[in-house]
Amino acid sequence: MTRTNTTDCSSHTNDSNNIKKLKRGFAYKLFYQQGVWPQNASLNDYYLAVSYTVRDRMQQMFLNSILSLQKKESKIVGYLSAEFLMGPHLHNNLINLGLYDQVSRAVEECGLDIKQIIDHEEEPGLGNGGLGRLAACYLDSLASLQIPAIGYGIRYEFGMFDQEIKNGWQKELGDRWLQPGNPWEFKKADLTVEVGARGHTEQYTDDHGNQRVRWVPGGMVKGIPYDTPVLGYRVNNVNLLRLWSAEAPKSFDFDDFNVGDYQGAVHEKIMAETITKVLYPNDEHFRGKELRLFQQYFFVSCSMQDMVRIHLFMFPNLDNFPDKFAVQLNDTHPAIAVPEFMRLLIDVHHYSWERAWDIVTHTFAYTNHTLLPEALEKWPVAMLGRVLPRHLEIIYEINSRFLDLVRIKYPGDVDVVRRMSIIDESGERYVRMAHLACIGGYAINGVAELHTRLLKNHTLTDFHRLWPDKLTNVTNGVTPRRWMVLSNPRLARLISSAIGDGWITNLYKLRELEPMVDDPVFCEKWQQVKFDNKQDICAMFSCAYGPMFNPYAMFDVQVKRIHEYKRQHLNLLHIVNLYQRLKNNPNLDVPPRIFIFGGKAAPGYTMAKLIIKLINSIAEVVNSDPDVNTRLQVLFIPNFNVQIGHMVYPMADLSEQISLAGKEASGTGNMKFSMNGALTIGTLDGANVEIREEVAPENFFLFGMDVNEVQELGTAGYDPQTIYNQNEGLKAAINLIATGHFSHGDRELFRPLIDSLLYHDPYMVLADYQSYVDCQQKVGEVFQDTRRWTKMAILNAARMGKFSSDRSIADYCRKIWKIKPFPVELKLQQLPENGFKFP
Ligand code: RUG
Repeated sequence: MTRTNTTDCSSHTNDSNNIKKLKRGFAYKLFYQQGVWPQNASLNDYYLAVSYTVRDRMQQMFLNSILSLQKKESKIVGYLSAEFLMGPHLHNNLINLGLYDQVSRAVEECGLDIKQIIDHEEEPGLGNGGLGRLAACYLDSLASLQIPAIGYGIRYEFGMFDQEIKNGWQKELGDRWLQPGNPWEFKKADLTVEVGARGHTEQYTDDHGNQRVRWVPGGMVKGIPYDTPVLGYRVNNVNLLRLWSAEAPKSFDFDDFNVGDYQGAVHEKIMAETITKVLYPNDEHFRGKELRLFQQYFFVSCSMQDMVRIHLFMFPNLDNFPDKFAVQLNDTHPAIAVPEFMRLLIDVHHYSWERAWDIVTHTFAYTNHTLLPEALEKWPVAMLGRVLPRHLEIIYEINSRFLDLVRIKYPGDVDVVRRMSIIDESGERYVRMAHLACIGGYAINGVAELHTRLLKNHTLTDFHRLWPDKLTNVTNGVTPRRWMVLSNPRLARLISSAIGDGWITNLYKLRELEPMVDDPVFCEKWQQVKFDNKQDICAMFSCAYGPMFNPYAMFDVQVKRIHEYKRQHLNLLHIVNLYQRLKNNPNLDVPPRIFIFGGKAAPGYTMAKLIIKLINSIAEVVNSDPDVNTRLQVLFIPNFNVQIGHMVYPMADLSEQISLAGKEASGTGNMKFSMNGALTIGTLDGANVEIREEVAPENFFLFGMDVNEVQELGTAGYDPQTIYNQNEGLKAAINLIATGHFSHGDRELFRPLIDSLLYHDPYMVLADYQSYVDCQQKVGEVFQDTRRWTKMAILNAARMGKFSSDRSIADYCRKIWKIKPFPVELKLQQLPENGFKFP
């Protein structure tokens, strides 16, 4: 159902009325909310005033949507995720509301620039990368598809760190996203819940003579919800992002304070608030920190209590909870929800174990996002027992009943029991969270076809054998609203002028662009869009680096977290090789290229930080060498985040998706690039496989080993030294780095990286090197044929329908959640003019 309310009028009179109202809104907000005269306001004041004015225009839809969540017929998705990387809100809300043009005119008539105001927003970086950004895309699609949903997560006071590059090294700075004020959230203090920690459990007999267990926590903390409305695209449905913030149950211990122990008095408050203070910045690397465990439990407990409260508002008991809520566990971070819900059902609502287990196992579904063993969460039994003693008891009971089932199914097979147990007993005892999630949920999914296949055949093979129907695939997707309409307005306009704007909500319609590859006028316009996008970024960087970047060059881009498995160093070896070839032969027939990198390294990941240093060191040498710098340049864009992504994806010619096959679960950057008309150079890994299938092999630059070849090589015994010794180009590139050419003669600086490649090479960089270099040669040749390149780029974008998050969410609804759209009716309620009476 499309919204047809007054916020999106097209007539000229209505437009100018709305603009007048908007301008009045800005002035009111400045005066009453910010407490400044418009002429004295700062840019931040203006940003807040514009945002509050826009937020006002969401309220009718928001409140109507909240009411409809409480309708018995609507089923709700509870999306539990420790990360939501939402990106800036203002611009996105303007687009989804259809108010961009009006607000930008109103802002302009106030003598301001909408772009400046939009750019002023501090983005809420409450995620590390792909996983958190996926959650944000899914919230956008859930609302746009009119599926009632609540995203539950953590309101970290400090999100992802800001990255600065100092002398080529990454430096981490605290992110202060809340400092300028967050106009998008509503604090809901009356929905506060309490969460326990530590303590012990005890048995008791209730009033009816039943034996029961209760948890006596050693301490309590309050969870305060902050609600952010999540708009759908041009529909009335507004979903909810509910993020929890921790507070001490009482703000001060006056007894301690009165006896002069000020520090003791505030201690409890400080400890409580630490829980939601900071996002752990490790991507795909599990570190068993107790605070992290409690963060996970805290937000999960708050969220489950919240859903139970909503349910009991409508129904007399929790018997039919799975009919009202489908709860998705985004990775294992929220897997502690399984024993927590059991605890709530058994200890608090007095269900029997069997009945409780039936409810739980019809409620949860689990998404796995990784195959990397180091990313799989497992908590030391001792730690979990200390922090959550009742939950450990419940986990043991779940495990014992589950292993009985395994023993019946596979009599005498002790090995399968050991492998499938929730408790890893191979050394120090651990709780395997993935096993808990698999056992406690009714569905498990991987995030790309290859990933799901590998889960079935390797990582979760025992579970797949036991429950063949439980494990399915839902390939990831990204929202075309943010990643095309918002970030690439030139391209969006061109596409809409050619095929109408239906593609924004049905990305498969982009297929209608296919015949246009033979229309020279359209192709020229397409090239112009790309050129203009590239020129924008050149202009931006010319401030920092001088006018050195050439928009006619190929923009070859790798932006993502810095990780060895993603192989930024493979890209670097090719750059060094190209540099050497250009030095040796100034007439080398290759197109000019700018290699662009961006991404953060986990602060404790030394090798990833060294890779950043190497990128910058190579950039320093190459960019200042007049022999090559008109044809080869290297750029590291600091602090890659959603906002910078808005600029980067639209300007790329070439997208680097070069992880070792079998390591990247899906990837989503690969989709954003292709949608914006970049061609991919990639391995058969993650969603690359499906992208290649969709765009057709001839429109994709494939290189490297496939998963089977990787496995075979590993089994046969991989020896990177032999490859090094046999490949002159590779040897020369590695030697140039090793001999200090990029480190002012320092031979030690990059030695750990070189040694890792030569003596270990866990991600088989050297094995894929020659195939990569050959493929890059082909890329260069095709790029010089502009018509061919343009045609391939258009076909890439045209065939991206599958990778809209709308398709992914439709798959989840059909395959897993069994939920249908529930359009919100917009019943406009006028606010009472003459006051009101409290009922
Ligand atoms: O590394 C994966 C990406 O391949 C994937 O696209 C993304 C969303 O599914 O999730 C990433 N991921 C995995 N982030 N954290 C993990 C660790 O569990």
